[in-house]
Amino acid sequence: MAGQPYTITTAISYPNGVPHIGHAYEVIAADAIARFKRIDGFEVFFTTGTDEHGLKIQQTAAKAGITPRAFVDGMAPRFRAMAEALNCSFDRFIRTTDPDHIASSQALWRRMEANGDIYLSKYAGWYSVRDEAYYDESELVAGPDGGRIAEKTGTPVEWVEEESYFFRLSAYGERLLAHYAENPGFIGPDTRRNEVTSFVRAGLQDLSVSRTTFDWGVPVPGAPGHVMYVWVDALTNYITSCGFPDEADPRWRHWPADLHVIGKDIIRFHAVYWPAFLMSAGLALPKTVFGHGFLLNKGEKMSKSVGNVVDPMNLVQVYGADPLRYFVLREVPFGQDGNYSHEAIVNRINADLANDLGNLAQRSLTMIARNCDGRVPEPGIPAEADRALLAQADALAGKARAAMDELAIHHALAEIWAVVAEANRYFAGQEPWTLRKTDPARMAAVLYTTAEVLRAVGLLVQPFVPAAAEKLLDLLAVPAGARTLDRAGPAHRLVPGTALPAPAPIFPRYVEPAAEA
Ligand code: ME8
Repeated sequence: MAGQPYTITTAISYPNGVPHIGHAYEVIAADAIARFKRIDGFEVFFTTGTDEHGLKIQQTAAKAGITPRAFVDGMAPRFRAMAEALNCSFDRFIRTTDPDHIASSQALWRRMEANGDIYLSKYAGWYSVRDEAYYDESELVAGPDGGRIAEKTGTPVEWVEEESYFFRLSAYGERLLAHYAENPGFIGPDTRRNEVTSFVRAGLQDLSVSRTTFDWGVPVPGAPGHVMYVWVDALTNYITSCGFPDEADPRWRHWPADLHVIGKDIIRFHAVYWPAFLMSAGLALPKTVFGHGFLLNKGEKMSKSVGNVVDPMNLVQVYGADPLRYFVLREVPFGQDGNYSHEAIVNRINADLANDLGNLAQRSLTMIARNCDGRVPEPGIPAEADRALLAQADALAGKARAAMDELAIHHALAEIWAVVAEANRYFAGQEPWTLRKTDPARMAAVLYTTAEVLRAVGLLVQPFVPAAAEKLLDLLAVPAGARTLDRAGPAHRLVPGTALPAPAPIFPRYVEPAAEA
């Protein structure tokens, strides 16, 4: 039976440069949530993709001496390949140049127009090509070369005047504020909700939603010469994937999205413009928009000029997808900024993955292979220490679910690793290697308990380190159909006597290439 639908999206990336670690971080986080929901019984629909229109892309393509189409056709597969290399389980990779997306954007436009929210006027204002955004006078400061720059992003702005269609955003302020008040979970984390609420309270201006100065965009229906402002087309990607405008499409049950995972810099577009467009079109609003923090290289924002733009494909090659996923999810409190460095990544990999979990699995499973005929041992009558540890393992699914419901991914991982630490203390304290000679039945009980805790941990880590979790659950002979969260706990314990495959390491240590030689 299909579970309750759960729809989750990442932002769609601008493919005007190659993917960077910020893109990797976002898709990893969204994937962890998607996978968690899947093993928790939801029918998940998870989308990611590329945002391919707009002046910036057109200019970058021109510089490269190719058409925008050829340019994005070359770049989009690199974003897809990155998500795949990170083992992200997206259901659709949407490109805004996909034919169904053009149709969907035009249909949304028509609905907003039919509702009286689109009108033709003239736009004059300070525009930043880099940000694809207009700025108010109050948002500008003097730039280094005498021109003006946007204070927030430091990008140059130019005075632009053009005929433009406008969206009546000013009419939606009260409705948006009412929505935020009635749905406290609509914007997260709290800092972002406060920021958006004060922005809307200050009063909204109508939004210029078409451009005539370039042509690389979705044509405005019935208005030759106008293409849509890239954000109108970009935000629409979320409903295109759900089959819009065909509300009879089976995918339409995936709308509204439960969660848009985006970076903090684009919260305004998702929590102000997007819900206003949807209200205008008479469509349901997403349930939550969550603005995660930025990943910084040793505290510095990545930029090509600083030379610290890290290629995520390279990171996957050096550390592996699971360790990289684990690092960013564990190290960075979800919703806050975080740092990464080679040292920090290696510390995490070697301490948490190789030592704490990897060694425990390797040592206990090797003992089972050698001393218990390679079969799940007999638990006997559990001692107090066994019961105490199992109780902690049994409580894990509930604790992790509670953390994930709050999008506290780092807390979910902390809970899991607290049980791993407890299991290590237990294993060391029980000394099954000594019991082997003095009390084989007790040794069997200790190994059983350890294996059962590893089963709980294996189930729980699937969303975060999917390939390693699969290996661990294989080593415990947990059948493919028994890897959902409802299987954690006493009702589905390992069955004594079950034959186990030969043990194999799940998390190799990271060894510096120089030290290896
Ligand atoms: O904003 N750390 O695309 P984009 C973490 N096309 N996240 C980061 C980051 C960093 N250092 N740098 C960027 C766009 N991001 C639009 C989105 S959605 C309808 C349109 C995040 O390629 C950023 O916040 O600039 C955004 O969520 C995503 O990466 C794509 O950024």
